[in-house]
Amino acid sequence: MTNPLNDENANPFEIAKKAAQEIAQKTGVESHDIALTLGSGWAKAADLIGETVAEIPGSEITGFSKPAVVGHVGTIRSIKLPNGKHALVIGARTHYYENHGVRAVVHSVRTAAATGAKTMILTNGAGGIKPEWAGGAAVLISDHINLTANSPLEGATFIDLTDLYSKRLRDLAREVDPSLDEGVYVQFRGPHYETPAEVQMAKTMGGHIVGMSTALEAIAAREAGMEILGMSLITNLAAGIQSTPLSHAEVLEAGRNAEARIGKLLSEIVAKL
Ligand code: 8IG
Repeated sequence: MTNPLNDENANPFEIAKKAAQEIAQKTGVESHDIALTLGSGWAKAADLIGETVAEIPGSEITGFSKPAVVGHVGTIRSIKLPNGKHALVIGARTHYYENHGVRAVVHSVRTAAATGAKTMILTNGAGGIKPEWAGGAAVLISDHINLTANSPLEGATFIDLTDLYSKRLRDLAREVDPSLDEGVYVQFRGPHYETPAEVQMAKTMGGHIVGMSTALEAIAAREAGMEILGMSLITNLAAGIQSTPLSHAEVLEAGRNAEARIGKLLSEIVAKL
């Protein structure tokens, strides 16, 4: 099936609206309040935040493509929280490195906004530049540096990115866990990890976390008017910060070891929204 997002003349917001209508129809939930994108290590949170009302393969919704990576989940779930709110959980993230274009990368965020979500929680697995984050720390994203040289915004769309990662939501997360540290997320294109020299560059620029997602999605979420909470699970220290080579197996293992802990953390944060 060809993805309608590939048609340059199509309107990506109309496609997101269609996707949102399909989600409403397939879940029976007319609108959602909160959306979460769960990255590496975070999938468990979906089971902890509430009761799953419906689960749909991403491939059944307009504009979504199949996940490219082992360890990533390709479903969209509607979850009812204990407080009665509805959360849309997106396991079907499209990464920039998949080369489906930036519209595909942010389609889930635009769809979430079209379902009515006012809060966007973006999570990821990432590399840490601060050595004290070794061993699977969960950290709040305070800001980002977008090194993709791309933007999800089209045309002369000027969007303010001050307080992109809401201070209010970071403070709320720290009510759940006062020890949560925060840092600046640097989105690289990937899929290769950085060289140690690139990690030093990111550090010099003011970065603390290196990854391959989230920044482009956050920009689209802001364009859509959502309030954003960003969180990274530090599954590895960045290249050259840790002395051993990086491996996807290490990343998956760190995720497994952390999933119960960060799932509980995220569910407690969501309960406060
Ligand atoms: I998990 O060290 C994970 N994702 N760019 N660098 C980048 N992405 C990552 C890393 C990392 N770890």
